[in-house]
Order: sequence, then structure tokens, then C-alpha cells
Amino acid sequence: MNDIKTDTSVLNTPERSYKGQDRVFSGVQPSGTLHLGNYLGALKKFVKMQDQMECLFCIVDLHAITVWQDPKLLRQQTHEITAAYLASGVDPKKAIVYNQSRVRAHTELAWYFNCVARLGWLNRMTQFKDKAGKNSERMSVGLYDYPVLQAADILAFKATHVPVGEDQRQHLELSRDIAAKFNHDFDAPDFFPLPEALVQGPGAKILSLRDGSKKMSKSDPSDNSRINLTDSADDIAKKFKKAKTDAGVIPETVKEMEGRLEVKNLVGIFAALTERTDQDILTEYAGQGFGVFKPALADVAVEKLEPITNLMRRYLADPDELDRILAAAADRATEIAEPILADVRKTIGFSGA
Ligand code: AQP
Repeated sequence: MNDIKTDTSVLNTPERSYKGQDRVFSGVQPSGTLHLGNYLGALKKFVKMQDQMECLFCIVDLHAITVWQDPKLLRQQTHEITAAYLASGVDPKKAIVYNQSRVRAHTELAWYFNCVARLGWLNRMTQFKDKAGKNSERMSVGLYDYPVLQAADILAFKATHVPVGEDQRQHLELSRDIAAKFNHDFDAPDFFPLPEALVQGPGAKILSLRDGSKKMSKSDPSDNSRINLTDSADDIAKKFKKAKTDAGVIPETVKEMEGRLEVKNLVGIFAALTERTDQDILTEYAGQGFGVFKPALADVAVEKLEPITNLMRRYLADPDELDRILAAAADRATEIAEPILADVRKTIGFSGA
């Protein structure tokens, strides 16, 4: 295990301290096993960004409990996401990798933002509607309030950039609205930056393998709808084999994929995994049936994911080391957030602030 142990002391070096520079924040919920959508839409981007800006990559356990999480599993799931971050190439010497519940600033700022955000804004959030379906009356208040906590996550660090999948675009708009309203209400222009969603690039919206009208999701009841980062090579091959397509063949041009959501999705996954364009993939496979294309896609996915899965297993074999990484990074995150929260309290006008 020694070769994968990590030294987190570098996080405290002065040259990485906050001096008003650009800063990245993003998070993943420990609400189940990570899938290919999380990997391509989030983790892969994180690895690129850690060399460009100061980054905080959070395991958002406070978000996860907006729906029921078994307390016996939550710690393990948190470790799994941490292991997935590290195995994907997120380096805790470069990025601050911690779990949200260790840093009090998230919940404190979320309360202040609850008093800034408007009900009408939250009523428009489509993710709540999608997740709640017809049962909105029975959902937790936390699930409804999720995007306000998300705004607090980002702005507790005055983060300027947020790499996310397409599904989070609307929430990011809300974060900007909250930041702008806070700045306006308290006559503190520029107090909070208006954070930018970084959604571009391949893999921003990976769809379910069973239903092209839905995104790939941890909480989809069908395991065949997603490729998990922990799936074996056999599972991956079987799931792609069963993936919904149509009776056609691989077309020659991107335009010809219009209206063929599931086909576009598989071609997009191939392109994102191999860092090629959709057109490149079409040029190589044009005219081929899915009997040829799907096994080739499975091979590529196994080649990319197997090393990550193996490394994840090695990290997970040492949960104390994962906790040490999370604890050190949480201290660093608190150091960044505390002065910002102190300013927020003063700006609001609390006695004793
Ligand atoms: N299908 C996807 N395609 C591309 N990006 C995706 N992301 C999620 N699904 C896709 C991105 O992964 C990051 C972490 O997501 P999350 O764990 O916070 O939760 P989520 O977006 O709600 O993902 P799931 O899998 O659908 O979780 P459940 O089912 O638990 O709600 C985010 O950047 C997200 O955009």
C-alpha cells in the first residue's frame, strides 16, 4: 500500500493559499456506486482541472442524505467515492479532497442563503420535479432545498468555476442568482463571484443504456441502465450488449444520428473514453452493425475502467488512510471558508460577528 499513500501536508503550503485567484469547486454524492456518467461528466474533468486552478473536490454527504441513506453504508460509500476520485487521477497533493459534513461552513452558509433565495426560484428546479415525481409531498425538505446547499458549497469558498454534467446547469444558474441577490441586498457588490458552470466537452450528458430519454443515474432501479466503475469486464460487455439501440447501422455523419438518441449516446461514450470526436468514431464504424460496434465499445470501456477499478480496490483496502486524507483536506477547506464566513456574518450584521 505504501506506493499509493499520499502526503497531504502540501495542501498547507502558502503558494496554494487563497489570494483571490480562480478557484474550482465540485462534488459527487456518496449515494451509491459511481457510474460512467459521473466519470466522464465529472471525475475526468477534475483530473484535468487540478493542474490549472486551486480545486476543492468534495464528497457531498450532506446532499446524499436528502434521500434515505443507511447509516451503516454511508461511511463506506464515502470511502468509495474518495477511492474513485483518487483512482481516476485526482491527486490530494494538488486538490483538496474532503467530505462535506466535516466542514461546518456548508450548513451555516446554506441557512443564510435560505433567507436570500426565493421560493419561486426553487419551484422551478426541474431536478426536484424529476426526483420527486408524483410524491413531492412526501419528499424531505432537504431534497427541495438541495440547490441552496449547493450554492453554499460553492460560495463558501468563493469558487469561480464548477465542472459539472449537463444535469446541474440549472442549479448553477440558481447559485449565480443567489450570489447576485446577496451582493445586491447587502449592498456588497462583488462580495461573491458569480460562479461559472463548466459543462462543455464530451461526456457532459451520458444517457441510460436502457432508455435514451433518461440520464445515466446511480439511483436508476435497473443496474443494466449504467456501467458502474466497479463492474467486471464481463458485466461491462453484457451491459453494452443489452444496451438499447435500433434496427439501423452506424451512420456516416453526426447529422444522421439526429433522433437516434441511444445510438448517439453509445457513439458519444466511445468518443469521450478515447478522447476522439463523434465523427472520428463514425468514420471508423460507418455501415457496421451493433454486433460489431458494441463489443468494440466494451473493449474500450474495459481498457479505460479496469485500471481505475483495480486501484479503487487498493485504496479501499486502507480506509484509515482514506480518512486521514479526508480529515487533512477538511482542515484546509475550513481554513479557506472560515474568513469568508466571518465576512458574511459581519455583512449580514450579526452582533458579535
Ligand atoms: N449521466 C450523467 N452524465 C454526465 N454527468 C453526470 N453526472 C451525473 N450523472 C451524469 C455528473 O456527476 C457529478 C456527480 O453527480 P452526483 O453524484 O452529485 O449526483 P447526480 O447528478 O444526481 O448523479 P446521479 O448518478 O443521478 O445520482 P443520484 O441517482 O443519486 O441522484 C455531477 O457533476 C453530475 O453533473
